[in-house]
Amino acid sequence: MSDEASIIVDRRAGFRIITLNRPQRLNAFNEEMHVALRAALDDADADVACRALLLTGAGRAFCAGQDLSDRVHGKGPRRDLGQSLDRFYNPLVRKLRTLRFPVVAAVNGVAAGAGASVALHCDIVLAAQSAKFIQAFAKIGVVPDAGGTWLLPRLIGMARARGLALLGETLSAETAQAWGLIWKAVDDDRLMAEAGEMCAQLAAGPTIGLGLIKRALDAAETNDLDRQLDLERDLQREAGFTPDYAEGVTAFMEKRAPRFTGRRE
Ligand code: T3D
Repeated sequence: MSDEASIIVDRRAGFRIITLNRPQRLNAFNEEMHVALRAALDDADADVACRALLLTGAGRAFCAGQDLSDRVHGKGPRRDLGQSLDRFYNPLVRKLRTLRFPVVAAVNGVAAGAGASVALHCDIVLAAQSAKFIQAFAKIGVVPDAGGTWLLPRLIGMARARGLALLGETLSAETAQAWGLIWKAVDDDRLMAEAGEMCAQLAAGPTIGLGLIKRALDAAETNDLDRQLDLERDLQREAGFTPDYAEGVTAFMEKRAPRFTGRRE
């Protein structure tokens, strides 16, 4: 399986598509894929021409979480899974959540275990109608990770989070949308087109402002109102000095579409 690249990066005008590419294992994470994905995210982040990202999976799955064939079976030596989180999953989640541009997940099929967490950390989650979300962790005796225990109650409330995490039941894309776990479920054959159009729209947006919106919403998860008001003031100050803000207001006054550059100067 290592003959083929474990991720594929497709560069489009203004955004990149990153495809998890281990379809024989439903795009489950092994070390190679972690390293490749991390490098691709760093590379996109460093490229000023990249203003949005689309994350999807090859074949019939989005991602089945950790590759369990890499884990011990039976009586062999036990592995420190905390180390795996420290080395791979936690840095991945931190990176995904702090990218300076929006990230869209196109969940093309099953998203299980850490694969579900990774999808749900993306800023906007589109899922094919046939996609499923599974908190598979309890079925093998581990804890929802990659931020799953933090995300789930915030997105769908504690009762549903407990049910999903403890029972490991399969959630359809339709129910995921109805519960507010994801943005939208779309027809399977429209998924990539809709996700691509959304990324193109985001990539033409005021990138710095969009990044500041991400920061504000993330901070709102933990801030009280007082701190959040202060943060909004600080971020608004930063937004107000961007050329895209000047362009946005000018375009509005001139009754034309804005031409945002996403640049600081
Ligand atoms: O370890 C650490 O570092 C700690 C971090 C843990 C994070 C985690 O993600 S823990 C949770 C790991 N993931 C799972 O437990 C999910 C395991 N997979 C499944 O439950 C099922 O495969 C699915 C529900 C996702 C899909 O079911 P189905 O029936 O559509 O497909 P399948 O037949 O089960 O799988 C197809 C193939 O993919 C199959 O291989 P084969 O028989 O064709 O050679 C299957 O073994 C393989 N596959 C699926 N998921 C994984 C996998 N191989 C390795 N690891 C997987 N996670």
